[in-house]
Amino acid sequence: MKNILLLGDEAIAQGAIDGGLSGCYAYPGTPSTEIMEYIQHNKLACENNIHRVWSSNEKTAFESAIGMSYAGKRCMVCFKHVGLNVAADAFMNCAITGINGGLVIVSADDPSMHSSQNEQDSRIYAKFAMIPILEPSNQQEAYDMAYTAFELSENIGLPVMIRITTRLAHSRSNVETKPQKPQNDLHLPTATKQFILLPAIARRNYESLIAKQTVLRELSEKSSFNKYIDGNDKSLGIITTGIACNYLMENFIAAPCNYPVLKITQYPLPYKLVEKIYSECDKILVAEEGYPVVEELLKGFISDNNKILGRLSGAIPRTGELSPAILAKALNMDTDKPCEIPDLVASRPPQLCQGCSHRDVAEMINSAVSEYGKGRVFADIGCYTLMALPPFDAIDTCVEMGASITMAKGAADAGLVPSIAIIGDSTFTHSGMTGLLDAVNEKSAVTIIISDNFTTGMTGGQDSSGTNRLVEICKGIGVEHEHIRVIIPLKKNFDENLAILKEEMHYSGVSVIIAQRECIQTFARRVKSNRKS
Ligand SMILES: Cc1ncc(C[n+]2csc(CCOP(=O)(O)OP(=O)(O)O)c2C)c(N)n1
Ligand code: SF4
Repeated sequence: MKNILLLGDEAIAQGAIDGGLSGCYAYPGTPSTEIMEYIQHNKLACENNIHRVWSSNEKTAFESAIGMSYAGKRCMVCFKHVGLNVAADAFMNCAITGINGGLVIVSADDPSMHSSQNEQDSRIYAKFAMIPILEPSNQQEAYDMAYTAFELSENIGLPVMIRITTRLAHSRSNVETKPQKPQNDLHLPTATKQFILLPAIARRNYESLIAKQTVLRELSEKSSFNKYIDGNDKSLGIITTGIACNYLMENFIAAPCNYPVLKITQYPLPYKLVEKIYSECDKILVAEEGYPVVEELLKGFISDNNKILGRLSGAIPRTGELSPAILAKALNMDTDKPCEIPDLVASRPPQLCQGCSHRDVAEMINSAVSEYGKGRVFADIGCYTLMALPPFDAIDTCVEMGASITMAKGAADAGLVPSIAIIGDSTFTHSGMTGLLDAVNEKSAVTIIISDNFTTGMTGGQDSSGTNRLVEICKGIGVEHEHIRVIIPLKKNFDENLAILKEEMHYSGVSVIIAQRECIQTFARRVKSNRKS
């Protein structure tokens, strides 16, 4: 056993490695990225040949994990919360197939939307799929849960979700590790038809999933992760979930908490424990990070709804991240005045790096659309989304990964011609390629710019699936060869690049302009590491 200082993400990675992991599948996304990055650099993971290559998107990651589980090995699939939307088909149906080797899903939520377009709560997905959730309250629990989750998954025959949020993912604490378990041997499922979801088999599997719900509830009641901590003052009982327990306890360092506390970190809800605190206390405060999931569930089965305080009652703000101070306020406790934030670290709007190739692309777009008027540039998610801000103000939409090409196509279908899409290389291979096929099939009048910096810049520079193959991919999808144009977005090429863009905007079919120049951050890192070696 060792003591290591780990981020919450790293604790999950280490717990999984020690718990017998054979493969990690993931697509980068804050705040989950560091899980895969830790596994990629971990000595043991390399020596034991644990699979640790980025997938093209969350759906391909999830399906690969189902395949590894089918073959009997323990695997983990990791993404940010919105990644679960992309993987949702595989996710929901994996609850029906069940698993063979233990399968753990890590979904990292981002309350307050620090780097996301929404603050959806993954617990709702897990409840939807009727699978267990583990929601660590600190880094040690994150490690312990990842370590034991494979066995839980194998014992119940279902995938298990670990749900974390930004603060836990990105803060460090000391973690005590456990002895390493061996990987599973390759072994096929004993029920040979389990993974064939023809209706007759799916119906049987679904019945079995329903029947398992009683077992899952019993496991939650007995789980050592769920704890009832008694207190003398029964005027209030506090239910915490996940990291909210940590936030609560930060208010009780000088003096212990006198209220009974029910710490829930394994779901489905341990109803007996909930009934205990409800029957013993006059009021219940529910402190949970994310949506009022538990609060809503309680309102469904408890007779006196006025007794429950939380995000729905207004005792805690309905949106945004929790904090120790928010909980102190809900408990009518005095809190220290927050420290003034010095100007040096005051928040500033994000910007594209100086010298970034997206800057040249933004200037080219602005110049090209000036003759048509604004409102026709459909963008996507990546560093280039910062083209929305001054000084560029070059894009008009950004909804979710892959939406640029398809939205431009829809707008062109409606008559907005020319219609321009701007998409990054990683986003293109994540979910832009199928939209391009739609546009090609209908010969839509869209001009697509792939701003190809050979990396997944926004999440820190991970490999991008289509590097050096984008021209071939576009040809393969059916874009006419003469309308695939490769340019180098540099100031000195501005006039030439602008002429190419204008020419393609006049073409009433699909054009793809691939603007290729390496991200200057990955370039700088590469030069530095070449110098060292
Ligand atoms: C479904 C989903 N998965 C992951 C993310 C996190 N994410 C945002 S943009 C992006 C890719 C950015 O790479 P690229 O398209 O190449 O653009 P760059 O940042 O390099 O400019 C990722 C992984 C997300 N927002 N949504
Ligand atoms: S990290 Fe790379 S892609 Fe992102 S803004 Fe900086 S240079 Fe551009």
